[in-house]
Amino acid sequence: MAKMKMMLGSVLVSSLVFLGTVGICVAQTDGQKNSIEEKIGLNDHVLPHPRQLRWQQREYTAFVHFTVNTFTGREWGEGTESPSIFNPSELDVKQWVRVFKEAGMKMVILTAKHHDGFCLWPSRYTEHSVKNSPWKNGQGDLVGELSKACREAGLEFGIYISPWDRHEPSYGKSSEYNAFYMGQLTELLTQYGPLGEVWFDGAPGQDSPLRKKQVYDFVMYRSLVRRLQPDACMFADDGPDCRWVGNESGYAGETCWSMLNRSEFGPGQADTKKLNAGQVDGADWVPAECDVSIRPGWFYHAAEDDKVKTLEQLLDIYFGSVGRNGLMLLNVPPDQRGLIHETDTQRLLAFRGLLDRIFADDLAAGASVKASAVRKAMAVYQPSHVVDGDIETIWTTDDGVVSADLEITLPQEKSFNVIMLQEYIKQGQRIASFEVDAWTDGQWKRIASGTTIGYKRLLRMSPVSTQRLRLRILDATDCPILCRIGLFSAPTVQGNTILD
Ligand code: FUL
Repeated sequence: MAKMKMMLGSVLVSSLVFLGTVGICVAQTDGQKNSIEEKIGLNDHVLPHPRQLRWQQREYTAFVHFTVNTFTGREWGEGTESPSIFNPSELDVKQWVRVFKEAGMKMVILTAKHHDGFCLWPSRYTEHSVKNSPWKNGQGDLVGELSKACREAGLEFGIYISPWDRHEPSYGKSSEYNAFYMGQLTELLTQYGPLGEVWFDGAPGQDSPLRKKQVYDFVMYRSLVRRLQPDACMFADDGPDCRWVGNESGYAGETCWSMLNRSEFGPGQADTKKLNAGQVDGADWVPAECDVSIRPGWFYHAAEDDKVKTLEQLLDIYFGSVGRNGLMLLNVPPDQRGLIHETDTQRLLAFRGLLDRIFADDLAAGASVKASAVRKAMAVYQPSHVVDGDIETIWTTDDGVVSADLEITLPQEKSFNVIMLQEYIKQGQRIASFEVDAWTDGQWKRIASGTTIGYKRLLRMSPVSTQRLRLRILDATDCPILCRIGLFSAPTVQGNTILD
């Protein structure tokens, strides 16, 4: 491998036309135009697919649980509910989308079919759907309405289609049911435009008697999704595009690698600890998706109107998901009217305001940056790139240099309590250990430390006032590649109150 790297290095040096900044350095080796940074360690690392990069950059997605359960008060329907109970009186998907968009969510994933088997679109494969409900006299198609509203608002749209179907009589007769499921999946993949995500639930677990010995043909389901919706990310416990984070409370591990050995996992077969942390030596790129509900349940229950998560809780989840290299998938269930409840709406908008306030002003902007090591001879790897606000410009070291310091001097002393770090994940995830020091009272004092960084790492601490700080990268799987260091000041939040 070392030999291969050296060869790659000399090819690059002899054949690159350097035009000044990252992105306009072109390789002339094989007729392909690749920027220099696309070549760093290309052969050594597990890398994300472009669809996974797009997924990660969304950061914050809405989950919508809505079905007969909304009207029965249950969390898992039995499949025996009458379609006649599905009768939202004021359903308005445009209201949902307005709220989600204003809240800063980038995609909406709808439970087209939950475990009860009731379909929110008029599937030709079953009578258990909106077509036999009083809603719009059986003429409605909620998947159609919501996908259209999302498209019109510039949001992406995704679907959840539970493999576990408690209504369908063929469930438990493996191949018969798989054919039925493929039929429904095909409808969803072909009738509603481009999908950003397809969500495969793992319930009930592999060993649960509720599975009725049904063997799911995930290989077949997944190849259908790839063929019909190549840009959609597929979620399941084991990915393939994004993985379950191992809990339903919205938190990735303090250590969170985007790599996983997928062969050790399967849908409904979860080693939750490993899913939470990922695997440094994982052979597959499968970043963590952190699902959580804004209420205790996934479905709306009036009795939980006073249990909507507080601003403080939502912010903590944000730091524990987006801030730990994950994606925050926040469920906001519509009520029996078919509207996002006033309390949830107000909370989501206040949360947006809070995030905007925290991240509006990057106190590291305009700082000067020195590094203990910089990749040879290339202006494109300058340390200052980490504070230029552009995540497409990078700093890195030579191959094999796995520890280095970056020292940041701010134009003047600033006070902050949040540090943002971002690796350039187009080249994989590399950093395994780091510390941050601030220069206070004439000496370096450690203010934060961690293991992984990944796409984004957010660290909170008590307020620090300083003009100089230092990131010490202590260990990485290869040369670290950073694209951003940011410093922010967050107010104290208690419950729903912003204190300062
Ligand atoms: C679980 C399901 O059983 C819950 O009802 C919910 O849909 C959650 C997101 O996934 O596996």
